[in-house]
Amino acid sequence: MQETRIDVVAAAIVDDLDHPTRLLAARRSAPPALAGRWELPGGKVEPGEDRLAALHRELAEELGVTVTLGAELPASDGEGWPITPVHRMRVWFATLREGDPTPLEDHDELRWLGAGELDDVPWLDGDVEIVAALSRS
Ligand code: 9L3
Ligand code: MG
Repeated sequence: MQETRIDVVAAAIVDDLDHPTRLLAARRSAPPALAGRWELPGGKVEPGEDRLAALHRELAEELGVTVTLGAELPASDGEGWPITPVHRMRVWFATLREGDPTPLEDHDELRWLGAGELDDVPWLDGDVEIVAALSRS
């Protein structure tokens, strides 16, 4: 039987790639089961789509921004971060290039969190371990 694996990409948008002091967190408004929980913005890679192209597309759709990508946050295994039993997520650092981040789709609030504020929002279960890794990086 073939294993189900859905590819997801997300961005750790920070104020400065070399010396990050703030991280952009987004509160989900949909679906109902995830509404109110916070995440790194991003989403599913479409069939045949390049992962980085998917990430740029998702950030444009969800936040109305373009970004400059930095390094990938190395995942716990080579397949990405296991955010749900079926989803594997890869995460890249990013900084804003154009646009003021606005919750256009699937989110209803954005917050820039400082290093001491990362535990102040209820992250999606799958993002908790990733945010902990970000704060150590
Ligand atoms: N997900 C978890 N953490 C994230 C992102 C971007 C996504 N930082 C989960 C939520 C959904 C699935 O991955 O279960 C697909 O995400 P989306 O396409 O609904 O954003
Ligand atoms: Mg999304």
